[in-house]
Amino acid sequence: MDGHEQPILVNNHQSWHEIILNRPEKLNAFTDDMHRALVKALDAAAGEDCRAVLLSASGRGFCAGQDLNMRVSEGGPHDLGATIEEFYNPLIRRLQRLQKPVICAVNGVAAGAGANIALSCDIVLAAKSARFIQAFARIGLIPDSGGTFFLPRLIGDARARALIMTGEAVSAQQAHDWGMIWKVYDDKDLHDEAVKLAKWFAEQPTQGLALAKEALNYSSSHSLDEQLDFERDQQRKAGFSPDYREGVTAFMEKRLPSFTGRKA
Ligand code: T3D
Repeated sequence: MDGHEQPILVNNHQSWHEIILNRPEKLNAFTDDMHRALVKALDAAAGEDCRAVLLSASGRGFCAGQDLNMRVSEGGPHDLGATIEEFYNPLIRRLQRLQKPVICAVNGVAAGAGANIALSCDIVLAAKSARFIQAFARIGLIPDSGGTFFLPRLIGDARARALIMTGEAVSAQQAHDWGMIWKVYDDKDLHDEAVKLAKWFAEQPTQGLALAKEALNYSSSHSLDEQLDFERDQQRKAGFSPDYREGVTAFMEKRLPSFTGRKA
């Protein structure tokens, strides 16, 4: 931990949590303590009362990936596979498996694992000044945190391959135009817009959204036949949810629905 600062800050609102990467002087590069604090924050957000998560960051950057100071100060060779196994892989799995929308507000540069953590979230918003950099090749590494999985799926193999192999930065606007992220906002508006979206999601049918998220995740490694079967099973579950009942009733009564997000 740096001084007395907490590497992760959490704002627990009634029905949604904001989790803030907080090592601004190092562009929120990850230390082991920061990983542990993030796991704790994400586990707290897994509870049923939390219906949406906003991942944001302090200072001018979003996240510069692994803290490289740690690697230099450690001296000799370090088994990077071990830290991927201990920290980055479980983090990406946690984000993907959270049964609620995870919004990421990329306020500035997102490099290395920082870029791929952002891309693993459900909805990625970025400030105009943000940049995404697959910085790994610059230091002789390969993309981790799902970079070789998410990037080609989001922007196609040609672009993903070139970004990964050149380490070239992509502007927020370019990322948007390529379909890598959802929306771009003026820097001054990003946080307010991200909060607005988190609050909105916190009032939506959380179970239905969780089932849809699961189905989208499932689609990346299954055939159409398997996917159709999976959709059937997910829809069956959605159909038993109180929010589905409420959604249909509200429609018939020509009023706005009041969703609770509760399981059946
Ligand atoms: O090791 C493992 O466990 C394997 C896992 C790997 C996952 C990874 O993420 S590997 C990739 C690691 N990240 C990088 O290689 C990115 C390194 N950073 C940069 O290339 C640049 O900082 C940026 C392009 C992100 C931003 O550039 P710029 O010019 O806007 O800022 P800056 O001046 O370079 O950085 C500001 C400060 O943050 C600076 O500190 P100082 O000099 O003011 O005390 C810089 O050293 C520090 N900083 C930035 N990135 C890191 C970092 N400190 C430690 N680790 C960093 N990754």
